[in-house]
Amino acid sequence: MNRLKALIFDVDGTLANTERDGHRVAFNRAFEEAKLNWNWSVDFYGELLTISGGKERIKYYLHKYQPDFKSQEDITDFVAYIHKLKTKHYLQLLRSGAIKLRPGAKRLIEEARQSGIRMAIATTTSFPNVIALLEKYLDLDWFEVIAAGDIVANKKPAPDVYNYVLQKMKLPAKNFLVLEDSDNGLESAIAAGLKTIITVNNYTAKQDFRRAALVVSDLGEPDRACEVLQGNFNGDYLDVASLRSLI
Ligand code: XBP
Ligand code: MG
Repeated sequence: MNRLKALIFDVDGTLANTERDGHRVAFNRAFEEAKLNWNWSVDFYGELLTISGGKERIKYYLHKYQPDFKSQEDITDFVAYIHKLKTKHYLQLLRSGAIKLRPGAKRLIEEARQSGIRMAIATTTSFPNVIALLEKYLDLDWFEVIAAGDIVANKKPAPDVYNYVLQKMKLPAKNFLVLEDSDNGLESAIAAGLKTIITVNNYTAKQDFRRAALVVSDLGEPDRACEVLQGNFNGDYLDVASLRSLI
């Protein structure tokens, strides 16, 4: 009996490497537009990424690195204003084609669809960002549930976003596999009782993934083998058959 009935994909770092050259650049362009002399370097952004959520990340930065900063308006309104600018810049970057899907993402999603495997998105990023990525490279209709950003009260590593998808798809956790990239994402999925495969990236390669079912460099392609970093898999790329063997 095929236990694998559905896949849940994280977005940032999993479907596409969006953080270093996407979100980070968009934040810096928003700071410049707001005439703030803030600039998040590649390395510094790696520390800030421990905080899920762009608005939450700005608040953390203010608290820890700009404690004397005073805004005219209420700080929540100020953060929302900066984040709105940032999202505008991020969408421009995405639409320009500056951010591509990661190896194997489109191939696996198309194969899963042809195999009748149901699919969903569970991401911390804002809804417009997900829609723009899926519309540019995939097809919104392929995903039964798109759980993004503020749709849940508590962002990753809290399990809320994965529990939301489980509740909407009405399938037991044992029938799912999750594709993620970070320790926050793994913790969130595991807390929802979901088996998880990690595809690492430049920001998450050294994180603790001991509870993952498998850790690979990326999903791989038939002509471009992935590297297996943890777990029992000796293929060159992850396809539906290999996912079925992992569940
Ligand atoms: C990653 C995140 C997001 C993005 C920024 O999401 O934590 O907050 O860094 O997007 P995931 P926003 O890995 O769960 O896809 O500024 O829209 O939050
Ligand atoms: Mg991610």
